[in-house]
Amino acid sequence: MANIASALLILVLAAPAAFAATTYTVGDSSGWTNFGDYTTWVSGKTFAVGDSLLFKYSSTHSVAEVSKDDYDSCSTSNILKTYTDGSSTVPLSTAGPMYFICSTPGHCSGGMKLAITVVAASGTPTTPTTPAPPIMKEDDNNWPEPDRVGRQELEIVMGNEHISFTTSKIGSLVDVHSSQDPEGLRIFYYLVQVIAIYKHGYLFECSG
Ligand SMILES: [Cu+2]
Repeated sequence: MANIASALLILVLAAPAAFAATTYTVGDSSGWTNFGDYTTWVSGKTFAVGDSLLFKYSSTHSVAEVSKDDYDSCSTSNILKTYTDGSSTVPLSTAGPMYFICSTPGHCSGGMKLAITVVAASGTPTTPTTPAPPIMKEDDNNWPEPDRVGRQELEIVMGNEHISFTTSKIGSLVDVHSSQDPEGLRIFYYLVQVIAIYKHGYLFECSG
């Protein structure tokens, strides 16, 4: 008698929570200059943890992160962090106020200063930007039908998506290559191989 082995594997993939991070170009197309009005530029914007500021400026300028007191008085005696490369990305990693001035004499007092308040990330996940795993794009229409040799079935639940594949028992990659959909079946094959390695912890298998 043929040895009929059937395997049912259930895999639950956690949908990755992704947050939309924004990079704000300070001063927009004008950049970081003597002529900017950064109070106006800030108004109406919400800066959240995970966002970044991008300062673009010529070599006559710099970006200095300072305390509120030094921002108010345009003092460069206690600079927290300096950027001078002309195109500086400042990650907003903690909630709270942040203050930036240009350290070139006269520029801060002329208005080249920026104060922002960083708020905690909202925690509301947006549409995931991570593409679905390749297996989610497959279908089993061109796969060998389950037959008397055996049956393999894979169910995947990912968020609201629920798909399942069935095919006949795949003995080896030779069977995969000779099928009508070797590309899709190869993904299935390797995924099942990987799952099989971990199945004792996460999955059940029934044979009969
Ligand atoms: Cu300057």
